[in-house]
Amino acid sequence: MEKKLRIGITCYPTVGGSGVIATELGKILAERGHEIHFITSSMPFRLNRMYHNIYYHQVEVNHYSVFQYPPYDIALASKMAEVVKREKLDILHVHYAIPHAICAILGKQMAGTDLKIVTTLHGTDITVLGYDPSLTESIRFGIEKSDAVTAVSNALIEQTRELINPDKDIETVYNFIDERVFKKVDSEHLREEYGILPHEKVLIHVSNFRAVKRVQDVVKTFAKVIQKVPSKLLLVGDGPEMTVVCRLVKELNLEPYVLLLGKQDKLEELYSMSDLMLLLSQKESFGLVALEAMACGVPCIGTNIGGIPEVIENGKNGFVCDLGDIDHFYEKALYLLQDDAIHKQFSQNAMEMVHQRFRSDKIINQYEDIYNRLLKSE
Ligand code: GMT
Repeated sequence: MEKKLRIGITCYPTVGGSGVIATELGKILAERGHEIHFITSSMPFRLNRMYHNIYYHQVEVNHYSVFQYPPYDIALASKMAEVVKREKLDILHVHYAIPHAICAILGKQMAGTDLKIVTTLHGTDITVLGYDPSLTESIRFGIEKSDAVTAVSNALIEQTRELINPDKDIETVYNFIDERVFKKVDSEHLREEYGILPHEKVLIHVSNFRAVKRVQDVVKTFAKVIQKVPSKLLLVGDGPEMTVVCRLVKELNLEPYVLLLGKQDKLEELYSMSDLMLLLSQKESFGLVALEAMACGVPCIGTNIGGIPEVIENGKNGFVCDLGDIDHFYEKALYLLQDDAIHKQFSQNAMEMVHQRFRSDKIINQYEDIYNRLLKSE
């Protein structure tokens, strides 16, 4: 039997796929008997129950007037060093190359221990920051000095090679879902409460409403779908594009048919009352929301971008189309919404695919293997 480990986890703990994955990883590792130490700026939002072996160490940044910018990265590295030393951590698993991998490297040096650093790339650190030449060297440093580096899709590894070209092996460890939560549940009552009529179909989009999520394309696609199929669109989440999205909804006279739900917790209930998920992003290294929706039996239409085609199997559990191709999104949406037998098959395929490829135990085993491999190689 492998030894139980002491693992530190750092992520951006607020709403976002990387924070979700880091938190869920910590929870499941704790259930497997490891001791988990979250070192983050606030409590991870999905850490929603007590675990005797999960600890939370808050990074506090003092706002001294002499500093133009509060020194978050230094505060994080110092906190990491303190926790690593006091709690005798074996592993520090950080999510994002910058700043977190760099803080981990610094924290390890300060602590003077030989703990191992695992860095997981989620996309934003590479696909956004990687284009900023002033940060390229820092990202490369963070990757190369980590003991192991993972990325959430093959596409993200390719992009990292193109943009950063680090001298480091990077392995794909896909994202996962907690199948005890993300499964088809009975949420018929919600349909009624939201005023969705029995014959109406439900389309759903979940994101942080950043421009790269192309929520306007979701609305434009829905505007065509509703001409043929009585339906409602659930827009879940909030973010910088909300104002323009609302304006578009109004301009297209869709207000009675679009439900703006804001940020929501019990996503499995919303997915379970939905017939189709739209994820039409311009950048997406994985697309965790598509995986969550599919686990609840919802076929997805996505763009042929980043890691999305590794999650949505074209023609089996959904479709991938070119970015901005509203006619194609519409055509595929009709195909799935107008034939119950086809929809049922896609929905079944979606749940099976999640179970085969993205089950939590399978993915967590991969992370545990990496930790054990690093510790054995000492
Ligand atoms: O998509 C976002 O804006 C949030 C971002 C994050 O850093 O949390 O998500 C990234 O990581 C997720 C978890 O691995 C992936 O599912 C998302 O595809 C990825 N987002 C992008 O690549 C834009």
